[in-house]
Amino acid sequence: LHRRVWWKEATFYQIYPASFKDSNGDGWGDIPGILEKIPYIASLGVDVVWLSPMFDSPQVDMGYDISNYEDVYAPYGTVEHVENLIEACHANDMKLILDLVVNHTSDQHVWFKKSRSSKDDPKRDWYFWRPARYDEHGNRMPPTNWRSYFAGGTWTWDEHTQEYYLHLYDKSQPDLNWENEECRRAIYDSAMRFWLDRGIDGFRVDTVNKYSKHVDFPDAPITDPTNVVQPAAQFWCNGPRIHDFIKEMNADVLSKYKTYDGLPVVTVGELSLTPDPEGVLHFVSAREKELDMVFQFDITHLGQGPPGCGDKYDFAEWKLPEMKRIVEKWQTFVEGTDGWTTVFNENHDNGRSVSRFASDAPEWREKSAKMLALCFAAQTGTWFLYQGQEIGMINAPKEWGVEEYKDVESQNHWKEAVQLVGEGTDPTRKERILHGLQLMARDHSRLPMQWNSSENGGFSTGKPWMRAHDLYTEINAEAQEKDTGSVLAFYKRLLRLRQDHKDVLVYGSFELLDPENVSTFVYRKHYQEKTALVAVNFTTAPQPLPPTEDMKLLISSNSKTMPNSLQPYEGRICINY
Ligand code: TEU
Repeated sequence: LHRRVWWKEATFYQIYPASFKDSNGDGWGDIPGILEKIPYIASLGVDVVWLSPMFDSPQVDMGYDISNYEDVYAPYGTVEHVENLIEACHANDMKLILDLVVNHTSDQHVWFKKSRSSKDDPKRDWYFWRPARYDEHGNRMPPTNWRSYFAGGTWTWDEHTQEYYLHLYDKSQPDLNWENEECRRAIYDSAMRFWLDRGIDGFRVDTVNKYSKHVDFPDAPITDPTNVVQPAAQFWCNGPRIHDFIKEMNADVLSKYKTYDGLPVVTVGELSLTPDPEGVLHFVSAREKELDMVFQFDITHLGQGPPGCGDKYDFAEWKLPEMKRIVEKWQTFVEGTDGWTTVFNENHDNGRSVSRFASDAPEWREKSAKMLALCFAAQTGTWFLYQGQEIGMINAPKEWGVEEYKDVESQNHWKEAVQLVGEGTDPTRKERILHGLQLMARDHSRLPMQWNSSENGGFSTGKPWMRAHDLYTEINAEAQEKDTGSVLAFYKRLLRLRQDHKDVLVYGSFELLDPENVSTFVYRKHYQEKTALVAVNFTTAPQPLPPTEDMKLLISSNSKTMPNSLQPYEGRICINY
């Protein structure tokens, strides 16, 4: 049986500062806006707020390109505002964790400015600089053929010092060299202790398994003949020293701090390209003293090209059994271990779950949102919700043009598509990538939060940095707070249910039933003599209900239930106690 710990039973609520609430009408969300909404957040019944980067940044990658870990992006507010937010969360019996983005900095960070100033600068080695290679015609070439997550290559030439620097992401996000101990110490002080000393309760750790690169920098095999750059995540995910680095971060920094109520601070790592359960367990086993838990992205990868910066936006059809097998894998891998798992289907990097995994058509949108909420709420692990998920927000309308997609990843993949069509190497790429963006662009999770039916959904009195959804008059928190049958009301019921039945819902063991059924997702949860049956209909037609003898209905996403069949997009939990 799993050891009981606070962060296993807690529900986390992720806030994307740019899109949550604008308090001063400049079109950008801000920290004072979040403070205004503390009563709303507390009313959900969540236990921890995860705030996405609010640090000083040129905002090329929406704050995941940090130019000063110890200051706040001015349009968001000040360090003092964040201190007020820490206090307000604690006063409402909620913890606050920040985003730890230390695989790279912005190219505007003073560390990088010094590093690029001269080959002899003491900080030169705090980033990865390598000389050019030259082809048989004497043309300059980057040190490797690696493909960036944001399309294009992972090296950019620096004219001033005549070398390339490495960036797995955008060229404005140079990778920090974790092999350099002085650099690691500076990261621990500036990005971690500065905020832990101000009372935060832990971190969500960005790109947590990418800090140890194969520093011999080999070329990646040619797996994409249409492109000059190749998927190469195997050369930076789970590299030779990754566990040493994370163990050091934990031992030297995290283990020295407690939450405001005296508990161990929490870490949740953003892990990618780690398909083997043993590999994941190495990061989350308590005895390893590395991380408490990690996000596994197989669910959010459904429909995307092969993970590891393959062809993410070239949509590939998937069927429900694929999702069920993924859930089964990451529900069961921790059983009998001292590890832990997470449960989520939305974040700031993904399209909205209602649009991606069910139906956002007007007649099915609310049912889908409740059905998905129930399907994931009953799973073992720590539940993470993303702002707007609790009111059933959906993807931007397909009618929007690609210029509405502000995300650097969307823009870079689109530009690459235009270029490849132009070169004649891939004539249908533009419509495929547009279709992929309409379904899976990170932008869909970054539309302004919809608070009420006033202009821009009550997010801002100014022009929002990102267009508000056209349906904010129909989908908004205010309307749903008054409606006991709303998606919001249902999420609040599920959050309470998880606490009332935490043994079987949070800690129980998972058993998948009828795995090949393409219409329903049915599983059991067991905890000693207790059993819960979870039956979910992912279609617009009634589906037979599995036998529920000697079980009673705990909750359904439908107000009325049929004894022997699941209604369209209905989710139901029955228990035997
Ligand atoms: O995301 C990491 C990221 O997007 C990919 O490395 C991801 O792991 C891969 O596509 C497999 O799913 C984090 C942040 O969440 C994201 O917003 C940032 O853009 C990125 O890192 C760079 O900091």
